[in-house]
Amino acid sequence: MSKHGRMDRWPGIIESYREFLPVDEKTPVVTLLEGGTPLIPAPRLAEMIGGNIDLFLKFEGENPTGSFKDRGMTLAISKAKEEGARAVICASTGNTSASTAAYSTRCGLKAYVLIPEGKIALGKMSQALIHQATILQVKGNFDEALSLVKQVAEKYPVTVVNSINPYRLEGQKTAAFEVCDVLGSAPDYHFMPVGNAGNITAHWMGYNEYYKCGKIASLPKMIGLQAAGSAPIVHGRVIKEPHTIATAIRIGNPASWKPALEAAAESKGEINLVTDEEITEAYRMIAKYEGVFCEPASAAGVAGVIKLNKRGHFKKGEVAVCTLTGHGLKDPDFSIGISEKPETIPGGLDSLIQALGF
Ligand code: AN7
Repeated sequence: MSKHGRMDRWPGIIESYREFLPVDEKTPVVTLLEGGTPLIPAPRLAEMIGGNIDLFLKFEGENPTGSFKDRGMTLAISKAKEEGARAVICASTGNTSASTAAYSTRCGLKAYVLIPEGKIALGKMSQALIHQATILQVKGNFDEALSLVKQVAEKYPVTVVNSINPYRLEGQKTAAFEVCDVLGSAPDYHFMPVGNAGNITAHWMGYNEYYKCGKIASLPKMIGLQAAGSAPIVHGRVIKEPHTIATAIRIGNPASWKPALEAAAESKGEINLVTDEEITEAYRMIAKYEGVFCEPASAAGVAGVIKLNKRGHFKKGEVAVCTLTGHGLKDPDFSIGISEKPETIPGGLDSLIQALGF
């Protein structure tokens, strides 16, 4: 309890995990109190999947801008500010642009975001707009936009805040710390979607740091899931025209390709793929059985659990954590598009009673 008699508030990831992060007293901490997200038990979902596993959902949709990107952004923006940057730039499938826009406007940095034209979800666009980022729609995909961003930053005074910025991964590794802090140990498996492959790389860093300093006695198997139409790591080649309904992970040439493969190999996990149909099915099940609403890409991890369970992969009682990377409200067009339209009633009590079937 604080001196005001209220519960102490969560101070954001930099203050919570300062000793594990590259910050000192000179770093101006730019925070929206990100992190501290819930690890939600999902027993009904586990039962419906037919698995004997102990399943948990790490719901990153509860971050300030609705995705895990805020963990990396608080650090990337704080360090940009410390180093005297005036402007930041990113390419984005949507969530990075929302987070960049929010954190940079909070500390008076100019933000430029490049997005693939027509391919980002409505909620993400609304966030970048309201936070006054300069948005440029590129006629091309995310990979082309990221390539442009890198070229501009080589010549002009602007800091890249995509996950090629090492501070992004440093911040994102704190999600692995939180999982261990809550469970009291590492899980047996950690499932998550893979796009640019930064998050799985960051989690593996986090687990290893906790292991090395003795906070956990084992390491999880890291299982990354790409969408079938955007699965360069699984196929071992760049996908020139990636496609998937999970627009967040519509990426054909991931920046952290190699470290993601290493994370999977070192942990005895894997990078696998799931189809759009499998992602959609998992997305519906998470919402229906657990009351948790994530965005389509976020359901890829659970789709991976379903796929591996069908192969008989799990032993009874094993603990699996799935990161749900972003909030369902990011992409309302998708949830409405796959749902039945509500019935309209003429009004009046009789029509209501009839519609309710009483
Ligand atoms: C909801 O916002 O790349 O494998 O530009 O928004 O670390 O790239 C988003 C990625 C998973 C994949 N789930 O994470 C961007 C962007 C959601 C995401 C990923 C993203 P990485």
